[in-house]
Amino acid sequence: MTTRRPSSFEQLDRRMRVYETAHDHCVLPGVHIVARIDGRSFSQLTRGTLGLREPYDARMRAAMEATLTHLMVRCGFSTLYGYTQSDELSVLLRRDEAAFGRKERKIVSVLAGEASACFSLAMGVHGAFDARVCQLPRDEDVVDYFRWRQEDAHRNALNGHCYWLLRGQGMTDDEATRRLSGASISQRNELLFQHGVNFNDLPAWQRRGVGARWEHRETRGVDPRSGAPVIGSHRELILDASLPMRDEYDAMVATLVRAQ
Ligand SMILES: Nc1nc2c(ncn2[C@@H]2O[C@H](COP(=O)(O)OP(=O)(O)OP(=O)(O)O)[C@@H](O)[C@H]2O)c(=O)[nH]1
Ligand SMILES: [Mg+2]
Repeated sequence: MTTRRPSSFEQLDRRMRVYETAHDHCVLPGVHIVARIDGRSFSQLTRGTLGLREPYDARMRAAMEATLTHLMVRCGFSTLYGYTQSDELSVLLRRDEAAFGRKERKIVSVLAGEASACFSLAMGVHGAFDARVCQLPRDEDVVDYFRWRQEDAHRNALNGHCYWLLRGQGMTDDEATRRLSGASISQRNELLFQHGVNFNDLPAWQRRGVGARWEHRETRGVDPRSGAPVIGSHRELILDASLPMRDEYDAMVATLVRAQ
């Protein structure tokens, strides 16, 4: 079979571009976009490469917060709210976000690439992230999304503290995993309690995750020409390590979503 050869670069470009873009999906206008960016094989990274022997590492926390800040502030997106727990980050974009024509693959590849670069530089190890986009039609879906991730943080914290407690007692990875599989939430709480740990007394950021939202701050300056006092305002990204829970958290997210 003979293939017709394109005769110029322009022809070749036009022909090949179709293969590259034919399946480009754009998120519909008005649909909320939340991207979740998750560490690749971070069980191996944390236990193997980093050799961590505790569930919540201060350097990991700092690197994840630096990465969340980077995604929200310096990656070309109009962001509304961010959230991190364990090895994942979620970023809610403004509903009217138009960056990259709302192309899903551009959003996920930019965020995964930026997160991987930022985290690796912050931790000094090779850390890679994947990303996906959730397309949420209603405000309530955004509220439920963040409630879902926060409840996952709660389960991860309980599981992580139990797992490392058992490992600290000399169990292997397999033994600790087997011992915990099928254990109810109250049995896990009881296990910690028997060893002097009250789960509810653990730091809030471990049980609830860390949020990032924009706040307006008043600035006071002086007009250089007239010397008159000038009051202005600027936006500042605030990291919140003491997030509210349940209904209060729902209300906080709902307020952010509706205020845009
Ligand atoms: N020791 C320790 N582990 C952490 C910390 N933060 C995250 N992790 C671990 O990171 C892992 C995240 O879980 P997953 O995302 O489900 O698993 P994964 O190995 O990253 O696998 P994929 O996401 O499917 O690539 C868990 O094993 C956590 O225990 C930390 O501060 N300390
Ligand atoms: Mg992961």
